Amino acid sequence: MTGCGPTRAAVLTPQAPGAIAVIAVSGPRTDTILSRVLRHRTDDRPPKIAARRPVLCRIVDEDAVVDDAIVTRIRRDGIVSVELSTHGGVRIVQRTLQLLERHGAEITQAELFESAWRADHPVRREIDLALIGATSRRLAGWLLTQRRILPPFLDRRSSWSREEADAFRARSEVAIRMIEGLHVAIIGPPNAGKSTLANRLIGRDRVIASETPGTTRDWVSETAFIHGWPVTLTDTAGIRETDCPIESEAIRRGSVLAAGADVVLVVLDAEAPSAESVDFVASIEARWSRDQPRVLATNKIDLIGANPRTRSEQAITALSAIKISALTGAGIDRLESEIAAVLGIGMLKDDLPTACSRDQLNST
Ligand SMILES: Nc1nc2c(ncn2[C@@H]2O[C@H](COP(=O)(O)OP(=O)(O)OP(=O)(O)O)[C@@H](O)[C@H]2O)c(=O)[nH]1
Ligand SMILES: [Mg+2]
Repeated sequence: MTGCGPTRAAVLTPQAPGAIAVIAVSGPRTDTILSRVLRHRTDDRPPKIAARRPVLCRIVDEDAVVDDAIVTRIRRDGIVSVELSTHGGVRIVQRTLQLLERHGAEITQAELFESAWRADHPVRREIDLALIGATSRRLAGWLLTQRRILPPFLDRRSSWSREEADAFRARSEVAIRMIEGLHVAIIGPPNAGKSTLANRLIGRDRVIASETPGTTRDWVSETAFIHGWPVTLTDTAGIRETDCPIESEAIRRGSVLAAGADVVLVVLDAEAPSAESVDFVASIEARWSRDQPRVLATNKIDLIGANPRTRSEQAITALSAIKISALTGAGIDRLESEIAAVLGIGMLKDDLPTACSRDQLNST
């Protein structure tokens, strides 16, 4: 970076809570300033920031670590800048800006940077908007890559082969639905471990789980992660015949909600009598739309071991459910793979350009 004039820094992502924030630095003193505030994650030296080769760094204020950041040098329309992708916390962004300012950068509005690029690719702007709402690091990292690889790919759309166009369309449909919000609902008999499983997929104790059947009444929705991709997960009341009008209403509401989900996760109890589980699955199959994707899981496998011995266990195995233990985590990876396959999110790869909005898809 050569020339004279100020070195500027700006937050490119909107000033609202999000999974990540992107701070751009541009101007003649960029490298000098960054050599004082960045350290390589592994060898603790100022990093070498080569063009378009992201490097994982620490942002440091003397001996204190401010945050980890993915750092990339980018050239757009002859403007060279270095982008720091940090965690999205307001405090982290503020501390990083103060640090850059202390070392000589002029803090400025994102528009100053963006106005130079806007004419170049409106697609990046749309991706920045999607970044605000990104609720997982996996999605945020993927969007950041799309910011770089999607515009040149769209630019050469006239030379795509039919296969290239079809594959692009298929994975883009999945990505757009994910950004709009995919919905997974958990249903099952009382006490099967639905809430315990929900907590495991959400990553914290969000829902009350207890040995008392009928614990969950009103459904609860929360962001959960399937191999790091965000989905909205709904835990519902255990389905059973009951005289309690409140529980009946909770079951009805949960069922209505689950019927509209992208995937229904049916959780059975491996310890329950086999006839109950088989009847439960049969009643779901009979009453619910056949077109709605379902994934079947047998929970509490830690209580019976991996090999079914009794007739009851064999009957459940015959339903070809995925064996899991929400308590120990056994089988959860396979369960997530199955849900990912049904939702199509296995198609999303970091190195494959993919549309993130209907406008981008319709422009092809
Ligand atoms: N051993 C074992 N116990 C489990 C497992 N999953 C859940 N439990 C226990 O089973 C009981 C019921 O768990 P919940 O998660 O509340 O079950 P639920 O299906 O949400 O129950 P309702 O809301 O009443 O329909 C609790 O005591 C859990 O600790 C598991 O994988 N293994
Ligand atoms: Mg529950």
